[in-house]
Amino acid sequence: MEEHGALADDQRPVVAVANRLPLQQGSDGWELSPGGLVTALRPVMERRSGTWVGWDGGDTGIPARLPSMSIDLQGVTLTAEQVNGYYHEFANRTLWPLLHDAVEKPVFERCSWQAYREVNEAFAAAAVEALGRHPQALLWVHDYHLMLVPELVRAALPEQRIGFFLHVPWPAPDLYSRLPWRREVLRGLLGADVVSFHTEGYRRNFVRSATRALPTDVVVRGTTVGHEGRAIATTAGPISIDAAQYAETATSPETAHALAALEAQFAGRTVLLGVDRLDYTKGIVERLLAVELLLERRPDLRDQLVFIQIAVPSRDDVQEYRDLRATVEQTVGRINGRFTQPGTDVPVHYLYRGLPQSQLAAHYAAADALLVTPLIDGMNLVAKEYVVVQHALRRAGVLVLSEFTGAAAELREARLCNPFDVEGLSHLIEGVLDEPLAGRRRRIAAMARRVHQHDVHRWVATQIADIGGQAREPVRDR
Ligand code: GDG
Repeated sequence: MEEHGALADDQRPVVAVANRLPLQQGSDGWELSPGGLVTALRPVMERRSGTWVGWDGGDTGIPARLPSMSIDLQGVTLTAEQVNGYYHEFANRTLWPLLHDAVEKPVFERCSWQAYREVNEAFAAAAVEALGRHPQALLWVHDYHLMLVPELVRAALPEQRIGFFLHVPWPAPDLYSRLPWRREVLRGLLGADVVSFHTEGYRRNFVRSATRALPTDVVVRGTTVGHEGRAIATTAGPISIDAAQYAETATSPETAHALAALEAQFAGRTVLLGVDRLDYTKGIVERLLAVELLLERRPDLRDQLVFIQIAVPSRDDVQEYRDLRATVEQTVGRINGRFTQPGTDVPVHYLYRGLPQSQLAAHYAAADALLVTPLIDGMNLVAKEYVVVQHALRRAGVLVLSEFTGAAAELREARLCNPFDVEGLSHLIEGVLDEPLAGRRRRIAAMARRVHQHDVHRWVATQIADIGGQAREPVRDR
């Protein structure tokens, strides 16, 4: 029986803390931004009530609530200097590359670490304030921008239930050890009750990193880490998409309209597709080089194949991203210069922008193959979206998926590839185009079924249940 008016676990409010508030300026004022996390959390937070804490993006006049959404919003205001140090520098130039296996060299600077700490303190203070308005709430902290928040909130509210989810990979301990502040970050995360990752591999790397960096402060029993007299659960909880909503978009009249236009435009050609934020982790250059090699080897394909790359602008305040954009655009230009046949369309269509969801879905539907070739990627939702759309429209596309994505652990029927082997990738792309349709359809169906079963609503429910879970047996420190 509940005591002292305690709420049942499935009624406890949720306070979510993420880098950005889930809203944007639309033509009629503030509106919900289209991010996946908002879509996922919204039903749960509206049912249980709750507050979303996030950076206000430098905007003033943020409403306490959106008329269309019954979740309270609490903005964290930062100075331009703090944003630069914590976001552009520490989050995007130190942590992002470090956590992505240093595929780009991480930058380590004391002043940006200082800003990261300061901003995490501001987020923790805002979270504590929000928790004051929601007794018995669960706190759910998201991603690498906020890894110190759990410990900071724990210091203020020792009994608070706190969960942390990391949306990106956790690297091997040797790599993680490069971070000059490795102990501080680990202690920050170990302030939570549950620390969760996309895959078992990342979870294991985290536990090994903690044992390595804090040998006298942690004790590990299975998947539980004992630290300062508390037991912290570590879990693998692969994120997903709202599969039903995606299938509905796929079958909407807007999508059908956009698809008809694409099919007319590319009639008679095999369509290859890439969809990514323009990020050096996504393997966009490797993918382009593989297409270039293929067209070099197979002149007959030059006017029979089209590769569409949708590159969503990202982090263009950071030099490495501007350099990547230049390389991608130069490579696209070179391929089209080399292989466009007189009087015919170019082989590579490059869109440097995001598209409305129905147009994106139409591209997924039109693509005979989706090339998902990250050098490393926490999960990759684009792969999941593709199989759901293809299946909803009874199509038989091929998912070419890098083995270095979290998604590869789940989408086992994909054609797995190693994007570091550009030549091998070009042969693999060539081969998949000849695969019989029946097998392709079977693979898409199997993957889509799994994504529908393990959709984002199930992910949220599992995460929240774990955060609210009974206190586990304390593990004594060594
Ligand atoms: C991070 C991790 C992890 C893309 N282009 C358009 C568009 N998108 C949407 C996709 C998808 C989302 O953006 C991208 O998600 P990803 O998972 O592929 O990649 P990241 O942005 O790097 O996300 C990643 C994720 O967090 C979740 O934990 O999977 O590993 O890096 O949903 O649909 N949406 C629209 N137009 C576009 O042109 N509307």
